[in-house]
Amino acid sequence: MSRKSLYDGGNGVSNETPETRDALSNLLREERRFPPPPAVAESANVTAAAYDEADADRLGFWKAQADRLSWAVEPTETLDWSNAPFAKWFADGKLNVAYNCVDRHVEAGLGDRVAIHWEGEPGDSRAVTYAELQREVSRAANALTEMGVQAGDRVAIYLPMIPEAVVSMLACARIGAPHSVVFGGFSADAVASRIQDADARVVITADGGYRRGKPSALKPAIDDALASCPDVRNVLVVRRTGEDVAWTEGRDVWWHDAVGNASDTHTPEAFDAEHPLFILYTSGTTGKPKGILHTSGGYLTQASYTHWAVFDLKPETDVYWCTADIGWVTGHSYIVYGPLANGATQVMYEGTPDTPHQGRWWEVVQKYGVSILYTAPTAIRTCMKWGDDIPAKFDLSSLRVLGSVGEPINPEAWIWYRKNIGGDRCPIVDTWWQTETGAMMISPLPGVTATKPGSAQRALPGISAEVVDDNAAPVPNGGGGYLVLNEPWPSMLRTIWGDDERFKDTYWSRWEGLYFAGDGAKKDEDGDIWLLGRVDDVMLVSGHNISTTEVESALVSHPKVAESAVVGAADATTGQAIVAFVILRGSAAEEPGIVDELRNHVGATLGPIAKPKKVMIVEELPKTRSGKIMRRLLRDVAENRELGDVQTLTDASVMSLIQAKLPTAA
Ligand code: 6R9
Repeated sequence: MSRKSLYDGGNGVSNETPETRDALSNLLREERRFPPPPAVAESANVTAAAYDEADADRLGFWKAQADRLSWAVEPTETLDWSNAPFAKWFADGKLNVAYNCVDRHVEAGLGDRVAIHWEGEPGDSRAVTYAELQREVSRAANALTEMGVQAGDRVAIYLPMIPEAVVSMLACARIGAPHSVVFGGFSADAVASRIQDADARVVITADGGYRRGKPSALKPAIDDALASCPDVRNVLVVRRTGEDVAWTEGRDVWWHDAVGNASDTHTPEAFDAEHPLFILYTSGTTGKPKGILHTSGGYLTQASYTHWAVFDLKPETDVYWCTADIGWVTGHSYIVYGPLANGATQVMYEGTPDTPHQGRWWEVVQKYGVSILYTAPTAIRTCMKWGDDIPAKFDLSSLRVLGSVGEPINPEAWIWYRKNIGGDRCPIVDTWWQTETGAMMISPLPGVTATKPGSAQRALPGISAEVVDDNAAPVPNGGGGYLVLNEPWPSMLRTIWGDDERFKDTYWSRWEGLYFAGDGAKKDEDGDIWLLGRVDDVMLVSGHNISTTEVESALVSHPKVAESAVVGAADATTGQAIVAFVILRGSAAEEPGIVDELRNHVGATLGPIAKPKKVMIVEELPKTRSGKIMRRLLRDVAENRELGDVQTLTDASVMSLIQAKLPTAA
């Protein structure tokens, strides 16, 4: 097998030598430690013993976790890995995923428990109990069946953050029709290519949803997309905003007619554990989007276990809130499947965090008494930018566990989150995982782990991860390299939809038997894992591999900085030069000398090699809809090139604002 260096592909730099390319420079030192609060530790769902138990018998451990679910036919077999990397988990078991997320709680007498406290952006709200959810999901399942959707048929979902999004996903699961949720903000082209790739015949959408204080239409994008998707028979349309929509007779059907008039009882059928549950497209950095396929029994087992273990969920008393969109895998696993399988009560919010004011999220926490909050570093850094005084106006004392996902969290943002949101008392769980992994893989446990700001720390019980060098050898403590997963796990992707070869090539071909996640990582002296960003983003400066994450974290540790993005731009003398884009905190004005101050701060924190050559002060950074910084576009700016694909950007105007700031791009 080729031992192609990790860094050949991404950045086009060729001045590396075997001596310099192996490990990521390990620059950042973070010594702060936060032991679990005694009250959390004493009553924690999971103790340290879980690691030993799972180490002693990994498959036995997962078999025991599968018992969290109700099986129509109990599985006798845990893992079939004979055709690796194509895994089968619990293959001879049968279950219905929607039954597990809804009906069984009603049967257990919990029908009156609120499943979803939904908060619309304009201030309207709805509480949906498990009994109501059961009726709604049953109606929707009957309506889809009436439209001719059968087990195995794909259904595309393009909805705002309204309860019907959850109902639609569960209705699909109930009838065994894999769903493909597409982010409500994606363009008609992006929707069309996803509908075509999955060959979906039915689409569920809405007239629109509310964003930033006004209706934002959705159906026009579907109408456009369907011009190139002739096989779509029906479009089911939820009325949310009441705005006028174009209507195609015979194809378009109102939700309130089709679902509203359907029977509210439906008998769920049990499907094989390996029956496809959903396809979710990840853009990847290049090439056509990959349809990540997840199946039923193993996925639900791990989503349910991790949601319960990592958030220490007490379903009777906790109010859980995940701020993700359902179009992101985080919304699938930690709004829909994990929390509902666990019978949790959760908050679901439709809109943006600054509508009608920048304290909206904290107002929601106060209103519903949220006790577990799961959000992304990008949101935390945005709140840092807005200022400490905003969350300070609200009563956040109900919170007890905080989570982070989506990007490495900079230590200073972690500390800000702990202090300003968590009242210096809530443990923070920094959860590393991917669309492909289906559920959390590396994370602290709130009642067990002494946390370190910026580190996801340790593979969860039953999960095995390693940091390796170019030759797949584990790096010693203190070293850096590539994060890999070296044992199969229940919620792993089963393939890329329609393309088994691409599945093998993309994830399993670099080293025999190892799943390569695409992220760089380091191990500290205790063996804890620190994520260092996508390896495509790693910079090569005078022969040193430097992680964007570490330089960004050094910048964010300066009191005037809220957020930053760092890229390597081609440079005649050093191969690449570090260029930093920086957003200042609300109170910090752009004053003369700030650029030198920041450059020197990084030099003093990480060492002279990491000192950015250029620092640009900007208002916003280009991000995907799940909040990840798109460094590729900033690299285009820094190298004065035409911008690449901006399809997955939240707000394309951000790029022109940044370019306008750049003297060389004028
Ligand atoms: C869940 C999700 C996956 C990529 C992943 C990594 C980054 C996610 C992270 C993290 C550092 C964390 N990532 N969580 N990096 N620390 N806690 O985000 O899925 O959208 O597929 O992205 O996100 O780079 O490889 P997805």
